[in-house]
Amino acid sequence: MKKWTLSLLFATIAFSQAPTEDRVGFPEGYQKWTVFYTLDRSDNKQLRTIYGNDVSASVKDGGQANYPYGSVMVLETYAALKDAAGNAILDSKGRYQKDLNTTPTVNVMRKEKGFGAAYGAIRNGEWEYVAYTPTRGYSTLPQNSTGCANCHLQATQGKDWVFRGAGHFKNGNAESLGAVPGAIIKNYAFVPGTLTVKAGSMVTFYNDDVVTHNIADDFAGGWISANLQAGSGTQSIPFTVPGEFNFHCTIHPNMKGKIVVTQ
Ligand code: HEC
Ligand SMILES: [Cu+2]
Repeated sequence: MKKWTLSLLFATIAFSQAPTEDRVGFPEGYQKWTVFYTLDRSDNKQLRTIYGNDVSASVKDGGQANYPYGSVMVLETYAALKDAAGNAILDSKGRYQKDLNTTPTVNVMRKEKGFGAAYGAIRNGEWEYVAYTPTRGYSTLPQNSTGCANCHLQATQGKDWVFRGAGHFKNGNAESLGAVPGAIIKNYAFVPGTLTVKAGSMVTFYNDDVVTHNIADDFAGGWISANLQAGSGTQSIPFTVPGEFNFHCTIHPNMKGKIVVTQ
């Protein structure tokens, strides 16, 4: 009995490994940094703005496998401005606008020599993660940042654990992501694996991977999309009725995803 308790305790410790000290620091004046891109997240009605300091902005296409020490990136998440019915009020370009009456979250990742060791098995190179409130409080303490490192593993070492590099390298400015992707395909995976949307939503898949993929209904004899080209292919699918859509890629059958359509 004692042994069982002990091993459970070890498992808990191993899972919650994270830095205990804030070495990231609130990104003073980040609003004046380079905007890499903005992203309308239709799944949670958020407007995400990704900023980089001068060090991270010095990285050019092809150099993303190794950001220099001193690189800091911010993912600011704002709730989108909505009307009384809860629908997003779009700007003249059809994009979300920040609801300035809400409090954004300031998610930060910083790379310095020797950073990240505290994450143990889920270490993302030399990055550490912390999330702040705009008034310099904590949204996610360093010791609670395990989830950040765990999810960013999906961005892979080849991209130095930075998602969507193409957003700033290939397109070069904040407007250019253009489409409003609800789901992305990268590194042989659908991200997020399960996406929940309301009936009546249009989901746009964006292939941010380096190889071609497609989207096929798991239902035998079901619908299959055209091939989505690496780095640029998109596919929009309207979801009109509540239910579940399970899909895979026929080129890589282990690539699986699910869309849950709610009332
Ligand atoms: C569920 C997965 C997930 C979790 C958890 C997560 N992120 Fe991210 N993060 C992403 C994705 C995906 C992007 C790219 C933008 C997008 O698609 O929303 C991103 C982008 C970022 C960026 C911009 C640089 C880049 O990689 O593109 C920063 C900075 C960031 N996240 C910090 C954090 C911090 C800090 C935490 C924890 C408080 C965190 N993230 C937790 C998935 C995650
Ligand atoms: Cu595939």
